[in-house]
Amino acid sequence: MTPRWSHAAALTGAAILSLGIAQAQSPELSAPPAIDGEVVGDHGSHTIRMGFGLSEGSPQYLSSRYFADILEQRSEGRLTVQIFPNSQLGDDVQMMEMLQTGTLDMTYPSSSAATSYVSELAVFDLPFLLPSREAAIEVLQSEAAQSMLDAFEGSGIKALAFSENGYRQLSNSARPVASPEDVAGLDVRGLTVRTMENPVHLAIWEALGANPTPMAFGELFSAMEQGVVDGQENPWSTILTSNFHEVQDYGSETRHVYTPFVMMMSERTWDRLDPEYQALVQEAARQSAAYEIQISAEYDDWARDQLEARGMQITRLDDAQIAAFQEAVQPVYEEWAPEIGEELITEIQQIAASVADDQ
Ligand code: TK8
Repeated sequence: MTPRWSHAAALTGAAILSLGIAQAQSPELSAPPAIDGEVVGDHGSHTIRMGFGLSEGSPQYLSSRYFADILEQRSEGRLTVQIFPNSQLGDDVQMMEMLQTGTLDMTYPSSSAATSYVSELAVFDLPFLLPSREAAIEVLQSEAAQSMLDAFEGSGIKALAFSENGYRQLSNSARPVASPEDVAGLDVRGLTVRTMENPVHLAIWEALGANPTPMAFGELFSAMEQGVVDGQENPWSTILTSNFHEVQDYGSETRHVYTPFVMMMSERTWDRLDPEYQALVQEAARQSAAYEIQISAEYDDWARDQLEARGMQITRLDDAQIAAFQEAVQPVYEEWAPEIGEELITEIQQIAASVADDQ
């Protein structure tokens, strides 16, 4: 039996210890829901190896622990999940390839890394598409999103559930950024910004006048430390739990893209599981994804405030300042909307708008 899940234990990792000072280690995170549902039959034992990019303090890790606990409890210990965080088995792209060849059982990439499998996923890379977390969650729960998961069929990857990576924010080591001009630099050079290996993200940072440099997430910390890139963009929780504030003095609350995570399993592993185990894996994936979304939301503003408390200078942007960024990235829509599909974009925008109307 796994010991009772504890985020306090998970968070005593490198993130905190490397600072050598006592700080609040996590926000008041909701505990995972009690594990209920029947114990499934005995269909043999399996160890499921799961790798991803973020660290032990992240909502992704904490919710994956919950996933592991559900499987373990409801199979009476026959299904166990070994988690390999911190890109130790590879980056998002490599781990998806490992799923295809069957050398890894599960991974949990950003949707942006998976657009070569399901091109519709690129809709999530469009800047300023999802105005609120509520709208984003509604989209993740929509039929349109489910068909993107289904579209992995035949790729060697079984996509199980969407969860939240979150709203991306810019950080850098050169200067405070409150406008696209600050990114591009007027008298100074444009910021070198690491992007995910995704063409829409490349286009966003080109439109803003940066020098975008696509790079695997696992190489990012040392690239920033060595000054290979000035900055990067990720949710506050990632910036905090990956210790980026140690090498990034400035943060800007740009919220320019909302990135989902996709929990996925190798089709080879999936096919080896008894249908009753498959149903359990699918259900546990949905439950842990819902929990991830919940604690990711709880983490977000708290992480920003923690970063500030640890010395990062954070620039909050008002509506007019956000509008300036929005305007600067319009060319991205012109270039990419036909590629991604106008109809899909409109469908997603309508789902998002229906939430805005409710409020
Ligand atoms: C973690 C990545 C990451 C993503 C990125 O494996 O690459 O910047 O946002 O968090 O999926």
